[in-house]
Amino acid sequence: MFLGFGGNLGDRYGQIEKALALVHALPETRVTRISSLYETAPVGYVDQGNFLNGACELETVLSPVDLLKSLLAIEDSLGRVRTVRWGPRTIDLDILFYHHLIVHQHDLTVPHPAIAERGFVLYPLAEIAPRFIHPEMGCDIAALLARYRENGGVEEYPVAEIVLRDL
Ligand code: A4P
Ligand code: MG
Repeated sequence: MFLGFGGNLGDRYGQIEKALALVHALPETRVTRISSLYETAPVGYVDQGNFLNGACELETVLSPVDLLKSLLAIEDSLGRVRTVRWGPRTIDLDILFYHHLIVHQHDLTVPHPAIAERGFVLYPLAEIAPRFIHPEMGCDIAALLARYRENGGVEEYPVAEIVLRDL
């Protein structure tokens, strides 16, 4: 499983660190790899500060829906307040892939939509999962990133590494 995460309010690094520690502490769940963190310009609603974004690999026995509920609870516990869609947030935790499962429910879409159009997802994901095949698009993350770059997508740069104790 792979998660995407990011935030653009408050102590961005500290909140990511806390969020990943809380994910790692979920029942029968382990964070197994974490990408570098990328400083990224806001996409969608642009009148907001830069994000710090990354991705991680996860092993869990939680079902997709239970994982989503747990992630929303972690977002809430870190003080996330939902105002505008795509707006500023302390922390956003998204399920990018759950193995190669495809889910289309009203409250959960996996793979996360628009992975292929977002540099802030593709760059970190390509670091930790270049050969992972997108089950709906039928090509791997490295190929999606190459296509994104050929199409003139924004280039993203790593600015920090995250090291969690006990991982
Ligand atoms: N939901 C459905 N599928 C999923 C999934 N795979 N993972 C539902 C997580 N949640 C999923 O999310 C609203 C609802 O999406 C959840 O309650 C869940 O049931 P939200 O986090 O409250 O709302 P949002 O994040 O504002 O909206 P959305 O559509 O999830 O936006 P995105 O795609 O997360 O984009 N620019 C930069 N540079 N970096 C960013 O990280 N993020 C966004 C938000 C916009 N621009 C950005 C960034
Ligand atoms: Mg979200």
